[in-house]
Amino acid sequence: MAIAPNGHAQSDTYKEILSQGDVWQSVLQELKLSAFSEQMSRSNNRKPSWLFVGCGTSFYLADGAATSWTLLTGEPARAVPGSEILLYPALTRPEAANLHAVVISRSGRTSEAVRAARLLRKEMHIPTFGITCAAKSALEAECDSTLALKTADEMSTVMTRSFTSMLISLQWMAARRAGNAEFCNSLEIMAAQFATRMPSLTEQMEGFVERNTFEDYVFLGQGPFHGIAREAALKVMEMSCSYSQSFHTLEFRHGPKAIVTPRTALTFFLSQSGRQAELEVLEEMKELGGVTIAVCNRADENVRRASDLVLELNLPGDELTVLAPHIVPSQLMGLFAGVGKGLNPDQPKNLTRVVVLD
Ligand code: F1P
Repeated sequence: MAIAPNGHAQSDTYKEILSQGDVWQSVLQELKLSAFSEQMSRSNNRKPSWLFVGCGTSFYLADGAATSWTLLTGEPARAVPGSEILLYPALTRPEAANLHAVVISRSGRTSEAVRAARLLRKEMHIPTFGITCAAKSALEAECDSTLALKTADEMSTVMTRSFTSMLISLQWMAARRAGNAEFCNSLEIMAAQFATRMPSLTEQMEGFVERNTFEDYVFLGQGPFHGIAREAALKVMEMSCSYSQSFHTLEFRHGPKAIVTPRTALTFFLSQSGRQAELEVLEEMKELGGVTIAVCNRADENVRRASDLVLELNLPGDELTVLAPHIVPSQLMGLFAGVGKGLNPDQPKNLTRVVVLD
């Protein structure tokens, strides 16, 4: 069903995007009281390695969570789509040193995620934890222990606040496990301040999308920001039915840049750790004639000079503290680009809220 002009403001999806700062604060308060986070922060003598599992948005969430986990705890962690556990179980390497699994699913009903949890726990005998936004889910029945963040649940088909809330929760638990109380506190401070940034981010993105039409979209990020780039590409694809791709930023030079035209929107998620190298790619793509969008916590003159649009979050904390908020401009980009095509964000084309297989 097409959407009436300005009808997006009444959509569940838009309201849920705008609610993120407040929901993050509620989720962090819940975490402090939850026995689950207590369990996840308990470490035994053998250093564990971790497998983060999910499908669709929840797989890209797993990517951001795994990179954050390794950087915060020093414990090896990697992200795998649920389907890979089922189709290539040997690649899971269940004999790996003290392997633990975290299965992520907003609905707790996605067949690949539920079946992967069952295989990991029952057949590979790997301690398996679930993270969801739904109460009493099929996922919970297959995991040793499950955290249900009900305040982060959504009416929408596409995932927005559930993605950021579960990512922030996993970062919080990683820091708790590492005894890094300062990081846990920095997430609370960031969440409290984020709401004040939403009006300007929304106004900037709405105006930009209104003034520009693109043939294709590219999203670029390194390290923990690569998971954000992957989710950003999916958001724009799901909400506006546009051609979107994601790459590691420096990988874009190795061939994919062949597609750059003045109708290509190139979004750079600029980290702190890789800033100089990422900025050089940004400058080159601007030179090549693409339209460049920089999403970063703080921009300098060089970033501004090479960008057609700069979305500066200006939040307190280090690059991992502000990782989740980086996705919000692309959630808004997908929503406004879709609305510009007359699409209803609450009824994305071809999609269902959960993929349940026979
Ligand atoms: C995973 C998912 C979403 C996608 C769509 C279908 O859901 O693939 O990422 O946007 O909603 O389901 P879940 O396992 O996190 O519930």
